[in-house]
Amino acid sequence: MAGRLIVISNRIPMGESISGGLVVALHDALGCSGGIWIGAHPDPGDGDDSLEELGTSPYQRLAFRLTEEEQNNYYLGYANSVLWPLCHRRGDLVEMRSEYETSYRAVNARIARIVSRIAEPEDLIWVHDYHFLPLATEMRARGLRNRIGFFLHIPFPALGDLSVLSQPERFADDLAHYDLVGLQTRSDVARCLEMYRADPRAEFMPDGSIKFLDRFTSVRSFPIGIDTKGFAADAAQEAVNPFGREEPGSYIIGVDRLDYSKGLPNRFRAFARYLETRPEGVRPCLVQIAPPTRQQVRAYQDITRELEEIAGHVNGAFAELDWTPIRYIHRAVPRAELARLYRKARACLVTSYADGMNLVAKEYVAAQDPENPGVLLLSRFAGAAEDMTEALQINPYDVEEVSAAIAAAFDMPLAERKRRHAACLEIVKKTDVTIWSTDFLRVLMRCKPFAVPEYLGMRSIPDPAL
Ligand code: ADQ
Repeated sequence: MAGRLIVISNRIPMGESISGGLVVALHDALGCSGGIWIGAHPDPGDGDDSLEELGTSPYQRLAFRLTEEEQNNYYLGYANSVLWPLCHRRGDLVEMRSEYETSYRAVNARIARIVSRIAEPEDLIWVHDYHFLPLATEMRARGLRNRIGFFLHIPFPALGDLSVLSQPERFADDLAHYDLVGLQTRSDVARCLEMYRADPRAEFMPDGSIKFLDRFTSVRSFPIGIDTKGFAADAAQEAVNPFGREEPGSYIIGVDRLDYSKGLPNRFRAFARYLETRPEGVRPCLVQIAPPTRQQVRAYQDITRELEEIAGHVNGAFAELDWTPIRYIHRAVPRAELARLYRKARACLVTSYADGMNLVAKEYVAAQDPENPGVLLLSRFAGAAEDMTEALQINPYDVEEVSAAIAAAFDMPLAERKRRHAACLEIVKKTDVTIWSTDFLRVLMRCKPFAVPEYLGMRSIPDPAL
C-alpha cells in the first residue's frame, strides 16, 4: 500500500459506532490504509501539541483539545461568527475581531505542527471544512510535500463577500496550498474559479488546474451524499410508533440544526399561511426537529427565540384541544427513529437560504416507500437542488409560494409522487457517500503520479473529468 490516509476534521467519532455519513464514508479508506482520523475533543484542554487516543480499530482516532479561549475565539469566533455567516451570504452577521483571526491562525498552526510530526512522505492528507482553511499553508511551511486535499462542506462565498475579511486575498492563497479543492456543487466551483480569475497571481492551465504563484491546484465538485442503503434499511424497519398515542394524521417533517441559514421562520410562516387556506376539516401537522447548536453565539440565540415566538403564535391561533399544528422538538433524535419519521411524513420541507448540500433532503428520499412516497419540497438555494431537479423546488423567501407547494404536496397524485421520487432516488444513489469519498480520493491520488493504494482500487467509479 502506498501510504496511509490522514483525515482532519473538526468533529471526530467518539465511539466505535460506524453509522452516520462521514464516518461510513471514510471507514473503508481509513481502515484499509491503517489510517488516522484527527479531530477536536469536545472537552476543553490546555491547548498543547499532544493528541489523545480515542480508539485504534480499525483505524486510529486521535483528538486534540482546544482551550476555552480557543473555543471562543477560533471555533465560535472566527469559524462560526466570521466564516460561517460569510459563506452563507449573511455578511450582516459577521463579527470581525482581531483576536478571532489570531486564534484561528494559531490553532491551524498547532494542528499543522502535530500533523507534520505524524505524517510520512507518502501519506495522503484530507482536510475537512472551513475550520481548517489555512492548514495546508501551515503544513507546507513546515516542509510537508504530501498530497493534501480539502473539502468545503458549506457554500463557497461570492467574490464580493470576501471583502468582509481583513485580508481577502489570503482566501485564494490558503486554498492554493492544497493539491485538490473539493466543493459541493458546480455553482460553488464557478464561484471559486471567479475568485481566481480576479486574482492576478493566478494562471489557468490547459488541463483546468490553477497555477498560483509556484503551485498547482485543481478545483472540482464532489456532491456529498448519505449512506443510502443503511438509511433505507433503518426506515423500512418495523418498530414502535415513535408518536405513541399522539400520532398525527398527515404530517410534514423538517429536520435541521437550529441555524439561521435553514430558513426556519419562513417555513413556519408558510405553514401558517397554508393552514389559513387549507380545505375544511383538514388538520395537518408540521413536525419540526431542530436541536439547538452554537448557542453561545448571539445570532443563534436570536433565531431560537424568534422561532419559539412564531411557533407559539401559530399554535395559539390554530390549535384545537386535540390538535397541535406545529410540533417543535428541540433535541437530537436517533438516526433509526429519524428514518422512520421521514418515511411516515407526507412531505419534507427544506427551506435553506444557503446550504452546501443538505443531507436531510437525501435522507428523506432514501427513507420513502417507493410504492407510496412522500414529496420533497426543496429550496432552490440548497446544493442538493442542483441535481435533484424533480423535487418540488421552492423559493424560501416567498411565503406564498412555499404555502402553495405544501398544498400541492398534499394533493399530489400517486403517479406524480412516484415519478418525482424515482428521479430523486436515482440522484441519491449516484451520490452515495462512499462514492463521494472514493471519487475525491481517486482524484487526489492523481494530482501526482503515485501508485493507487488498495482501498481506492476496491471500486471502479468513472471519473467524468479525466
Ligand atoms: P449541516 O448544516 O449540519 O451540514 P445537513 O446536510 O442537513 O446540514 O446535515 C444535517 C445532519 O444532521 C443530517 O444527517 C440530519 O439527519 C442530522 N440531524 C439534524 N437534526 C437532527 C436531530 N434533531 N437529530 C438527529 N439528527 C439530526 C453541513 C452543511 C451541509 C452539508 C453537510 C455535509 O451545512 O450543507 O450537506 O455539512 O457536507
